[in-house]
Amino acid sequence: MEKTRLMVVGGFLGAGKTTSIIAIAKELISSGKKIAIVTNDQGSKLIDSKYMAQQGLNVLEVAGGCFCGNFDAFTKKLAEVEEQFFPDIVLVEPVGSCADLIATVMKPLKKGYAGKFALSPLSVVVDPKRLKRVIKDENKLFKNDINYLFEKQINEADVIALNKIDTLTDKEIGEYTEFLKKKFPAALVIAVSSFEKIGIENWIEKISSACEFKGDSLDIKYDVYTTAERHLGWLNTTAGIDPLTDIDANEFVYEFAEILKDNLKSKYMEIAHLKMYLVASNDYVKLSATSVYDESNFDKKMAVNCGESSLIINIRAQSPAQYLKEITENTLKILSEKYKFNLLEVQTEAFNPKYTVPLQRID
Ligand SMILES: Nc1nc2c(ncn2[C@@H]2O[C@H](COP(=O)(O)OP(=O)(O)OP(=O)(O)O)[C@@H](O)[C@H]2O)c(=O)[nH]1
Ligand SMILES: [Mg+2]
Repeated sequence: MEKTRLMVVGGFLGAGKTTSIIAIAKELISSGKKIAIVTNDQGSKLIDSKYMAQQGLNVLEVAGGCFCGNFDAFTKKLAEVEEQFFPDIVLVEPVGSCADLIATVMKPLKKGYAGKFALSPLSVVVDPKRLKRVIKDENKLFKNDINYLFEKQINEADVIALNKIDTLTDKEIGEYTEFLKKKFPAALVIAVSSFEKIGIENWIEKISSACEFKGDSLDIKYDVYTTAERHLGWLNTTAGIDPLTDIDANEFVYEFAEILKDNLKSKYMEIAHLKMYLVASNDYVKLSATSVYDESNFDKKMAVNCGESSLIINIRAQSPAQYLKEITENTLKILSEKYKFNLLEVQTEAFNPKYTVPLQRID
């Protein structure tokens, strides 16, 4: 029997993993492959899984902790995926604050499941703006341990996908590519735009080949890595929205994000990724912000004003989780008065992740 191919697409929060996986999945589906996706997060109520499912993709999630600390839940989910979807290829999105994937996920998979899965080279998606702020320039907005984590993630890549090249000039693409090649000489560097679907076929070619991941476990200081994870606050909020008259959902989520960004900026706290997803009866809007200093970005706008709908907010930022909860709930209240809607069943989980102990680590 042919082995199922696993393609792991990692990278920092907001780098474009989900957008890339969707682009890769759609391209593979158009060439006749059966695809499934496994997502992962520290919390539950995840926008990514819902967004991927909304696009007709087969997706299951491992919630409540990263793959390395929940390795058994991950392999169980892979078995479920096989049973439900019979995929040729499973695309895997690890948590964007995770590093050391070769030693704690890829090698344990190879050791225990070599007969079942073919492991593609490990891709790491890089956002050029983040790269500039974290490594290239000195205007560092995150604490040093988060910058360390960011660099370690790229360090273990077989394939570095410099993403969002639609936002760069040709000269800049050349400069970033050269910088990455020099800094991470063991990796293959490719330039893509997952949003505009540029370079996706080339990427697939590089990770579909018979070759496997290169297999060098990362040299990483776990105390620094886990401190970085703890410095990132995590918030997932869900709320039902019941407006008096239909509201402009695009304007509402944009204003929401602006208020959150302003609050964080005033405390010198940087966003890793803020996502907002509002679903009405027959349409939805999705918005992202990846820095308090940058414009929010609509992945999709809603075509008309909406009535009753449900909102999900996912924030990952360098902030105490309690502060994220406070500003999110205050903003919900302020905007419910401005846009005249009742709030139904507001639920929030907010935490700074605890020390994760990998179940297995293979050098
Ligand atoms: N301009 C541009 N934006 C992109 C591209 N790829 C992703 N984005 C945007 O970047 C933001 C983050 O993308 P995601 O795919 O959600 O990032 P992620 O890595 O999955 O984020 P987490 O799941 O939070 O770790 C979204 O607003 C995307 O639309 C791209 O190629 N070009
Ligand atoms: Mg994602």
